[in-house]
Amino acid sequence: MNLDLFSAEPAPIAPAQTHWLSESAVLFRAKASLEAPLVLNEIQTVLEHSPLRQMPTRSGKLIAVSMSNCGELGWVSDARGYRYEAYDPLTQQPWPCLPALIHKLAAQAVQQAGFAPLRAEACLINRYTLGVGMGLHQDRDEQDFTAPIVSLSFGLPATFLWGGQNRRDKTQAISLNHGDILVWGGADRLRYHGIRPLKQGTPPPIRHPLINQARINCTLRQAR
Ligand code: MD3
Ligand code: FE
Repeated sequence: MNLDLFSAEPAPIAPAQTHWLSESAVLFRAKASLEAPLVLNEIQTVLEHSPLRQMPTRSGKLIAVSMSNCGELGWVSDARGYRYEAYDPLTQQPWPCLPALIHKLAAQAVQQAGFAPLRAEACLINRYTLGVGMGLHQDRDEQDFTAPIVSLSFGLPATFLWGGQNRRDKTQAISLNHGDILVWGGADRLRYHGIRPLKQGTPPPIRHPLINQARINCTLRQAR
């Protein structure tokens, strides 16, 4: 007799599609979409302690993206430049702890991508509203350019510009959608990249005040 013991099981959830953008950059589509409501609640709790703010730069202008941090270290910009700090300059308190689910999702993605384990010292939270983008830049404020970085995206889709080692190199436009996790390291660590000004788009299937007509991106890094 051939009893079908599993006929009452729910259909398995399709594993997130894995896209290798290059040898050392992996995009996991919608990998965090089921956990998104819980992650957004974690972010909301962080932001109750260290609110989003527009940071000034050396030139005196404000960065368009609103930012905050959690974890041991936070990325800051002010008249003295860019750096990592253990204290939030706004609250003069340590940054809130890195929430457990954000850490778990990022660490899993890094492992699945086959990189060295993530040392998630710093988690930068970026919030983009309509019309807000981030110009082409390199991430050079960390000590070790071989350590992998992970980014989690939620809310409205954004066009990510993936350039080369040189600012003038041609860029590839890649859509980053709700629940996407991007991991990169190695040779791709110093690529130029940016985010096109956010446009109205298909909203994700969940609602949360943080992603109402907006996009949230968390970037976890080893800073020291
Ligand atoms: C590929 N953030 O915070 S995350 C940043 O969506 C930043 O908020 C963007 O760039 C955002 O510095 C992009 C994805 C990302 C970040 C850094 C990279 C991809 C990268 C560095 C090299 C190559
Ligand atoms: Fe960056």
